[in-house]
Amino acid sequence: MKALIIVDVQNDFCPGGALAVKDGDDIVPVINRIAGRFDLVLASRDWHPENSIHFDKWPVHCVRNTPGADYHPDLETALIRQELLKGTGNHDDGYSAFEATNINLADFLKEKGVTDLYIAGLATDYCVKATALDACKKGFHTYVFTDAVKAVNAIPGDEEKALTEMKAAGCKMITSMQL
Ligand code: VGL
Ligand code: ZN
Repeated sequence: MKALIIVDVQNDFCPGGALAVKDGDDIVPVINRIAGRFDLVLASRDWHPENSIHFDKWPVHCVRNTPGADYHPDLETALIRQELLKGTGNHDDGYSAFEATNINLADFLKEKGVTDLYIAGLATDYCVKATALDACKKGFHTYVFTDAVKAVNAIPGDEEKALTEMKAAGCKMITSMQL
C-alpha cells in the first residue's frame, strides 16, 4: 500500500502568506497530477493557537480557523482521506505530521497496511524534513518528491542540508516523473 502525505500546502506558506516559501505554489499542479496514483492520500496542516510559543521563533502563521491556515485554493482536496492537524498546542511546534494531535498517524498507516510513504509539500527544510525523518524512523519506505517540495532557506544552503540529512536517514529522493 502506497500513501501520499501532502505537507502544509497552506496559504500562509505560499506567496502572499505570512511565512511565504518562495514559489511555494509551484508544487500545487505537481501534487494534483500525482495524487490519484496512491492508495491513500493524507494532508497535514499547521494548526496553531494564536498565542503559541512557536511564534517566538516565527511570524504568526497558520492560526487555526483562519484563511492563512486554509489549503492553497488550487490544491485539489477531494482525494484527501485524512487530515493531520499539528502544532495545535501552545507549547507545540509540531513540525512533523507524525506529531498530529487529531490522530496517531503511525498507527493509522499501519492499520491501513501502508508500507510505502511518499511525501510532498512545504517546507523541505522544516516540516517535510521532520515528517520524512519520522517516517524512516518508524519503518516506512520513505520517498520525497524533489519536484513537489520547496524550502524556506532562511540560511542559504538549508535546502541542501535537509536533502542530505533525509538521504542519510534512508529516504529516497524521486521526481514525480519517476513515480
Ligand atoms: C513550517 C516553519 C514553521 C513548515 C511550519 O510547514 O515547514 N515551518 N511552521
Ligand atoms: Zn508553524
